[in-house]
Amino acid sequence: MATQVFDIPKSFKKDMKYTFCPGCDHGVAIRLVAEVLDELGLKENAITATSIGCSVTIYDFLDIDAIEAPHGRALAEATGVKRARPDKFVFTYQGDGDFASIGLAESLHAALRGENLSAICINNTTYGMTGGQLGPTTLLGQVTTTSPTGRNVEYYGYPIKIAEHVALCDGTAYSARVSLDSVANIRKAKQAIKKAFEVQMKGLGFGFVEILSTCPTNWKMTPQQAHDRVRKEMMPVFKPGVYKDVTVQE
Ligand SMILES: Cc1ncc(C[n+]2csc(CCOP(=O)(O)OP(=O)(O)O)c2C)c(N)n1
Ligand code: SF4
Repeated sequence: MATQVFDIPKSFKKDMKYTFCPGCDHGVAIRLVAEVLDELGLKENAITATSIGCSVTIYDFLDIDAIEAPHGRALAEATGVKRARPDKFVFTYQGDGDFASIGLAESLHAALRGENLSAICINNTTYGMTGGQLGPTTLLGQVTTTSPTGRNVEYYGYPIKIAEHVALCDGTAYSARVSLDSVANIRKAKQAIKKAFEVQMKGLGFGFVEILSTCPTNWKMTPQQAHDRVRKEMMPVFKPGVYKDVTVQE
């Protein structure tokens, strides 16, 4: 039987070890980032800015420079790095709690200022690293450790649709939402990441990709059940698509 051999992206560390839970989409997302860095020739010039959450471990995978901020502040630190070194390619990699709850001001103001940065937000509808609390994207009815009877509007309000909010910011050049629930959608996700990186390379402003992702551990699901949930429960609410692209509106 023929053995399938997969190329390892050059942007991965040689001694990289997989540290995410089984079935977690962070691994797929970081693999796509590594492939895009390779294909755009960015590895030697890239700096990733992170804050806190399972996303922070991207610096254990990628063989590029990295800087870490307090929870939610990745786009504030990325702004400083990019303004000091506009020759560098700078991107953030953040969770939904990080990007859209504690860091919402930093995130939207970076977009409103039109910072020439790229940002990736992993939306898994929960605070993953800290054990599955209700987050800004937790779906209505979703049970979490801090919403034991399910999220209801009266007490918790509505989940935020991040890609749509980012698209409304005048400084945003590109905003898209993608999913990793199928091979076809993983391919689309890679195209979106590439597009968000390319708008920075062209100096067009803020590029953003929201990636719908699994957290099987905190959802208490198998990897297969978790991907079914992304498809059946998340995608109807958080609709994949391109919400802004100045390169086609020009
Ligand atoms: C200022 C501050 N508040 C709270 C925390 C605790 N904390 C660490 S990770 C985390 C949740 C991260 O969730 P999310 O950003 O959605 O990322 P995920 O782990 O799901 O990828 C929280 C609340 C912290 N480290 N710092
Ligand atoms: S806790 Fe959730 S988001 Fe974090 S590594 Fe595990 S499955 Fe992924």
